[in-house]
Amino acid sequence: LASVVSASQAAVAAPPASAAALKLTILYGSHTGRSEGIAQKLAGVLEQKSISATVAAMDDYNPKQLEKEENVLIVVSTHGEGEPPEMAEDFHRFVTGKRAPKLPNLKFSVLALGDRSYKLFCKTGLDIDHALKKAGATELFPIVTCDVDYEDDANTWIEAVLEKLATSQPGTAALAPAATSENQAVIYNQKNPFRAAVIDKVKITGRDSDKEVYHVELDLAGSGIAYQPGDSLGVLADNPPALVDQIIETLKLNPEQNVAIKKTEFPLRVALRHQVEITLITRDVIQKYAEKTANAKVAEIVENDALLDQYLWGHDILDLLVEFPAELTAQELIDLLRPLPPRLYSISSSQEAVGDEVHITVATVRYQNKGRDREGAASTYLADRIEIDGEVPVYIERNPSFRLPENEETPIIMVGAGTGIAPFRAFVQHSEQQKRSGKSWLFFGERTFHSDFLYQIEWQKFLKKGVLNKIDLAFSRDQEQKIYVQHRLAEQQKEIFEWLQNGASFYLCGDMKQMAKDVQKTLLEIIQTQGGLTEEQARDYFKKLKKEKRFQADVY
Ligand code: 2AM
Repeated sequence: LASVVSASQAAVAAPPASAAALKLTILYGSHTGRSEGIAQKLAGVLEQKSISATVAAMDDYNPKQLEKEENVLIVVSTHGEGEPPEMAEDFHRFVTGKRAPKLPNLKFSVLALGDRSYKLFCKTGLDIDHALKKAGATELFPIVTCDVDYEDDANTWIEAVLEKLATSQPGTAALAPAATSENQAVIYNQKNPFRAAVIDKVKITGRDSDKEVYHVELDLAGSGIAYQPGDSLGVLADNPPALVDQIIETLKLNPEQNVAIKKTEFPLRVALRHQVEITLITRDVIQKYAEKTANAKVAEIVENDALLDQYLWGHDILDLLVEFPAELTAQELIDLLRPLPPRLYSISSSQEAVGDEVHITVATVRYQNKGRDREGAASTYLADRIEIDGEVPVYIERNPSFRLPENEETPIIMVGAGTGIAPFRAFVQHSEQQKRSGKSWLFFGERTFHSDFLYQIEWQKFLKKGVLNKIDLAFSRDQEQKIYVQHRLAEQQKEIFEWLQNGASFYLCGDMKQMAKDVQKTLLEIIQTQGGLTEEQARDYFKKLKKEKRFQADVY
């Protein structure tokens, strides 16, 4: 839904006459709510400057309107292998397509969100930037591309765009870069996290499970932090000390030697423990390593997509250093690595139910490859390196695209596999507090009933109280053949379709690569069969669900 932040609502002095005349549209498109968050922040800053902007999701915006626009600011992410996020698909196709109109009167700027670990970094943003220039539009400020640690770059872009709007529009010259209000409450974010004490940490998978999942409760008292069901918790973890030591030993470096990261000095050991990513390897690191070492074998990995894909799984920085030895100074090593990004966990509590606490559900990542034990950074940080009463640096990452329906009578269908159950615990807790009247139905999939039925007792209580109306379980390893959540959906297809026809919203959370794809495929089949539709009609039905925000996914 397009929302207009009106200048008249701003509690500031009347705008200069020409400021009111500035026509400005902010468009966002992303897979998570990140781009929307940035777009809304930008609109908020503009509002303080008495400039009203129309903010719209790309899939709510008719791109033919571009011809009538004067200033357009675009915040868009890239997804997977260079693809636009679904919400941006039509917009991207339109502006990059053959029939795109000329836009000589348009001024624009693009903020592209991406992940450098993928080959086609920020491709969607770059495509749109290129297409608009080709259409004759003028850039207000050159495109800014951001990696996973996007906050600084996004803020730089916001400030630059504000300044440009001021100078390109005589009469609004009073516009200055956003000043942060001093009497505002402290805002916790990636750069300035809140140190939340661990209240409780319980392993919720059984002794026989191959998995190790923890329920972690953190204390937000005194922070003023508010979150909503569907939001994520950003955790600023540290790296496994054993891996840090092995890297230092392999390169025969002095752990106490200082290295600089963005002008701040740290002893090497501290930098490797807290500042840079070492448990994963990304394409740009391999590329930089190839350049630095002039090693043809490493270069081959970067150039060959199949080899690269193979290498990106199950390898870390130490593998590179051991398999393709090179002499590096401490600073050279650090310069190869990227900042340690926060890890986002879907919040598994409702603040209305738990007050000053926030709960997360953490699957510990441990596996073996090439004869060496490997660990995920954040999950083992929470499982092994943080005790009860210890403090975890956290912040809230809003997810406006994963929200309970506004209408409290709307029925909800929730499908979660593994720790994908987390946000649904928050949804159901919230429904109980709000005395939500809409029916609810949960599908949950894990390996075994005996050891992996996460929050079993809670679901049983919710069922008994009628806060949850139905539950269907898919334990994949309790029998010969695999049973997954989508099989349960298919079994219940008549009723699922009835729920959808009655206006239900469908939520999906869990693994993106396989589960999410398979569930969506099954849902499409259900719509087609039960609705007596053609494949194309079923796709349109599904598209409409998405457009009405009645299909929402939180996948990772
Ligand atoms: P598996 O590990 O036995 O294959 C949470 O990880 C649950 O999701 C597990 O039961 C897992 O089953 C299951 N799972 C794995 N692949 C899946 C897929 N493509 N679709 C749905 N569930 C899947």
